Amino acid sequence: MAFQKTWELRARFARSLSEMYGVEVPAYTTLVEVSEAVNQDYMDKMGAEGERLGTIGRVTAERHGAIRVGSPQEMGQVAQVFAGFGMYPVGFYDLRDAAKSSVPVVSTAFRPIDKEELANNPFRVFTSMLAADDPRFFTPDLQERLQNFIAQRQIFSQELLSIAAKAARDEGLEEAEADEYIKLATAAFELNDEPIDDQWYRELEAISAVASDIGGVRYTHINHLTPRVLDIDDLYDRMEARGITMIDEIQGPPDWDGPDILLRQTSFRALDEERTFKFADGTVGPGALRVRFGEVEQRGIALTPRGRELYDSMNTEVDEKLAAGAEHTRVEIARGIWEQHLPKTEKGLREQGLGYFTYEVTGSTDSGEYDVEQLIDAGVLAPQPIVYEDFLPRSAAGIFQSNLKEEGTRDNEQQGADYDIEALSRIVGRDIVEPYQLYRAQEEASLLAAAQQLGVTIHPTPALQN
Ligand code: OOG
Ligand code: NI
Repeated sequence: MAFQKTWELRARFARSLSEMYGVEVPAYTTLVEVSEAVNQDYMDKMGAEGERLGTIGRVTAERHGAIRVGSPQEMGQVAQVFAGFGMYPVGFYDLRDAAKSSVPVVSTAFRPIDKEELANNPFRVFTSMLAADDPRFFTPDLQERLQNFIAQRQIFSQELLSIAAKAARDEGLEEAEADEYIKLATAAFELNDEPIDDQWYRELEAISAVASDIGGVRYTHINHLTPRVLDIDDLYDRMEARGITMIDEIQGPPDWDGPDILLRQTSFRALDEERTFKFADGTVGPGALRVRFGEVEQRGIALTPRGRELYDSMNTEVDEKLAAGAEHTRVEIARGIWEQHLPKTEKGLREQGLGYFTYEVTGSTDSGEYDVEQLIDAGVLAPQPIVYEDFLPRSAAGIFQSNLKEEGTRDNEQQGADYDIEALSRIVGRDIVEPYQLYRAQEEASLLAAAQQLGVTIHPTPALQN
């Protein structure tokens, strides 16, 4: 029997979830088909240049999932399930503040962190935890009932947790155990048709549809599974042409005449899903829920802290222009602002220390000291952009929000429960890594290796100095 390494388990897990989700949400299958066609056409048009931000093999298989758990205990358990697949917590996102509507969650993303692991299979899961203790959303009485309700359910079985621990320890599993692990882990995220207590569900829903989705049922499920495309504008148009209504705008950076940065996303509201409810009068019957949606993403270059600051300030400028009653859409305004502030080339991003890159040795040179750009100009080094592997709180909030029917309620007079990266790390049971650390380490390692290979000293771009 063959031993299956961590990345093989992860790839199998991603495929298995994808199969299950395709049966649960048929529109997802359409989305995947259209995504594949978009990517194929993009490659035909661009040739090898089309793979600059990821090989077609990786991009075609690439997905991110989104799940939501109810308590610190469940967060710790799901972290263990993901660790067996080589997926570790990266980044802290506080959507309570990023969203105008009532979105009472804090989040991290579990994903592979090594370059090779990402290349083998980049599956990541955006994981949100209900902040049931946040008084802005839940009164003390409701908080208590909510926490009790969640404490009484068991989403991740002992069997799943121990097999995951073994997979993490041994960096893989023998085939039979691997099969069991995939089966149990997939089932933990499957939609369950146990009757939903209507009264309880609606009480939470009045506060936030996210709260009822998480705490109104005794199970969790995948909220969405997102394919990656190389041209999201093309995807958007093709989906609309098929009669699937997308949200009004693509979230994140606009389509513009310069390098793709960070992450662009869009989504469509999934159809009503029939579920079984138990009503207050004791009867059981069907009801419709609309909480899941389809999402798609396009990934660009990872930005340094300086680049991210620029991105955030450009967004603020867009907001101000919009608030001042500009006649153009957010995307049109953003395009103008991008053209004003953001370099139009990768070289510009490097020189201003705005983006992360790795470097491949493509020539040789005399020993001595050089600036990176000098060696690139001389054909000694070839730069390769590092792809952004993470998420954007504002876009995430925008996606959550645009798919909620109601804004829900919140009481901003109350002091919010404190959560930060340290607090969530303790809950997860492992240090949540800052995304910048990973990108910076990758750039530094590549420069060091190049310098050693060439026998020279290389002065890095300003990107490494911030
Ligand atoms: C997560 C929303 C965030 C993204 O891609 O930014 C997200 C959720 O809906 O649970 O998935
Ligand atoms: Ni998502």
